[in-house]
Amino acid sequence: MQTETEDFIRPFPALSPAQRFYLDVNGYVVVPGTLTTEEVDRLLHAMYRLRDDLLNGPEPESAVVRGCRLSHISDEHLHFAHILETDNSILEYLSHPRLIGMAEELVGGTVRLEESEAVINRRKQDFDSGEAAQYGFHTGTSPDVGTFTENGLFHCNFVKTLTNLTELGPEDGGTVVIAGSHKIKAPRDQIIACAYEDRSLIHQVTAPAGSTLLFGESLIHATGRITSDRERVIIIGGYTPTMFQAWNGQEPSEAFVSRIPLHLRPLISGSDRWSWKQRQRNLNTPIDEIAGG
Ligand SMILES: O=C(O)CCC(=O)C(=O)O
Repeated sequence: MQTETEDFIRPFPALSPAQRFYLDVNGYVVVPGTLTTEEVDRLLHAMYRLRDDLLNGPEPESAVVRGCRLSHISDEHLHFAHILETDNSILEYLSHPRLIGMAEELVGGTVRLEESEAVINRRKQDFDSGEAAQYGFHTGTSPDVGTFTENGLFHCNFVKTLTNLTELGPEDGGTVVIAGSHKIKAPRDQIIACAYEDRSLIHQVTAPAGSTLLFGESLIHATGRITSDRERVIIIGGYTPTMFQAWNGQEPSEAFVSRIPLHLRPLISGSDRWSWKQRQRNLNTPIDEIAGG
């Protein structure tokens, strides 16, 4: 049941029927234990080294280190754009067979990397525990424009895998989503107003380090609010069908593509273009055992 391109083998399907159903109903699913403790440690080390290299130079706002730049800098929040070329552990994460299998399942066919990002954030200094949280809710596509149904299941042409490298308890600012909004073709501000009126519609990720949040970008989502003393570190892969473009400024450099293993080049560079291979599961298709689920 695997998907194979040259020697790049990844699971199909990568989600169990129950995980797939949860994803369809809510627009997201959290899969714990996608990374080992060793993988999490290596990635954390790579992210802290990158942060130091970007911040310790003369002009962090315009610095580019190993192809990566900071697209947002504040005391509490750093947003890294294009982390792909910064460390081998990051490439391994972005091409992790199980995570690619999860992305392909939601896209409904083979994928290319569209963006690679990371966030390191902590509690805001002006945080007021008496105030109800307000979030920067957004989407990357919308129902129908970027979504379709096959075999009765939801698919999206712009998907994300967000993996937390630090523990996420309820106080630790995990990603928040408006559950079910991935399918609702109503104005976004009206959906957000409903969610603020009934906050049980807002789900927040809590998960052990090394867990992955999978969602399609038609789901309304945002960074959560940290109220603990703990720093949060997440790394993000964005994936699309092979004929789509990378996010602005996130096309991998030719030099980088030429030195990565051959079997990863279509995934990283999008070189398969219009040779997109569609593949859709049924709800009751069992999870591929190589997903380790
Ligand atoms: O910081 C987060 O948890 C959310 C990240 C996000 O909004 C995105 O990747 O589109």
